[in-house]
Amino acid sequence: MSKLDLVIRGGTVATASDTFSCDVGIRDGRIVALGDGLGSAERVIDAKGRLVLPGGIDSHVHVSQPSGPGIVMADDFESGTRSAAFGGNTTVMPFCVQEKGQSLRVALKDYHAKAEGNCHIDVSFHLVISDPTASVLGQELPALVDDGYTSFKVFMTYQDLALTDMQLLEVFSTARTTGALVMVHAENYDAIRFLTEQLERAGKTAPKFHATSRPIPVEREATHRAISLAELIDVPVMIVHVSNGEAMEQIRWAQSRGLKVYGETCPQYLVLTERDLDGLNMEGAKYVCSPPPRDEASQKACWNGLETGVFQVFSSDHCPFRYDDPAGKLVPKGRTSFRWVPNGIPGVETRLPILFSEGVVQGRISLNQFVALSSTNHARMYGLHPRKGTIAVGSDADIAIWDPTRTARIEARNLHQGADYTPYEGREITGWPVTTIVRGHIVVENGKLATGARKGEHLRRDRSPYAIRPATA
Ligand code: DUC
Ligand code: ZN
Ligand code: ZN
Repeated sequence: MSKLDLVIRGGTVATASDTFSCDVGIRDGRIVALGDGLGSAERVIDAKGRLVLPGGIDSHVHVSQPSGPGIVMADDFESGTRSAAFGGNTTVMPFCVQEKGQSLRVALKDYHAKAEGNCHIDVSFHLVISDPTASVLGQELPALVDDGYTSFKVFMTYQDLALTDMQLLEVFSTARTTGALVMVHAENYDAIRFLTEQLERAGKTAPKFHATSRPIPVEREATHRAISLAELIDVPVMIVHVSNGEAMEQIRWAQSRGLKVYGETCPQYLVLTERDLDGLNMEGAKYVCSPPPRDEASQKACWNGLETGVFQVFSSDHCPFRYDDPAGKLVPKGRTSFRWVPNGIPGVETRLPILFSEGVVQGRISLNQFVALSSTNHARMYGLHPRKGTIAVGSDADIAIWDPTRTARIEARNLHQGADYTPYEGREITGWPVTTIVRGHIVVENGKLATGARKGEHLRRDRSPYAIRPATA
């Protein structure tokens, strides 16, 4: 065998199904050998006492996304993928948002231009459909699915994004015929508007009322409705960012009936609660995201959903805004009502340390479940497997080396993101990724971004094996 480019020696390798000790041999960006005492290489990394895991795949992040008048997202592709790399990720999947009246091709051209040459890790875009016109559904989407944009997100809330039930059915129908996977943001728009107006009339405008304006039934109802509409079309759906047990039980119920309904939850629903929104002055704005964090019973339910397989993926829903910034959480209008505070929190760098520490170290999930929830299932769900999401001969050499005993406190000043705060400030973590390798390139090592970075590429994806296979594909 000719010389390897890189050998990771003596670590404990874990995949979604197995844990074993061996060296990992890498050449030309791929894993080419797994075994003991692999031969010479240009570079050897000693991984004794370390875990060698498939690089994290975060299938739900927002970067460089238009966010409303005067508001700027805290991460562009450079800072977002840098932060992701330090958090042990090798691929992230951001959303290319169609504005009303805009062609999807134009939206994609603009979004690609922002990403080009700026990514430290690989990226692959989902589409957000806000204007499902006949030409979008009949012409653009089918061609784009063939081009490798095989998943799209629809919203049941937010002005400018919310689709009517009729439109949801039309998008679902297109997903069925094209073999795409639909992701659904499930919250009832009218219910939120009604509650928001009531709260504002009563002078209840502080950030904490963001949570009051979108209580659990708002999410439960929309989740159930999305599932029922998908059943009418016979199309699989992924319910994203599930925050509580009642919504989770709708998914479990659908799965028990044999429906292809999948679920995602996020760190904020495991470790934050509604009480975090009740900070002094505007501090609560740091935790404003949708759906909002709930209570301890909801946290327990979300853990249960991860442990029992109701949720296939654990994502960050990284949607970063700076706090101390009039273009971020402290936008002047936000002081007049929670309704104007930008929705979303940063978390791409802390997703995996939180899941490892709270999940694996605390004994809630196994190391193999951790790998599945953080990487393998994302690759499978969104058409990247087996190129991504596993450690196997032939797969891309996307690897995160973890020190499972390293303890650290999460502090914004130590993170590598664009936001100036983290909602997880002060949290003690055991287990941290120390080296991140993307297609054989070392991107993060010894707490530093390696030189010659920004080698991330956009990935064209296969159709999801979880979607309906169209007759012609
Ligand atoms: N939905 C998301 O998916 N992310 C952030 C905000 C939101 O409402
Ligand atoms: Zn959403
Ligand atoms: Zn999101």
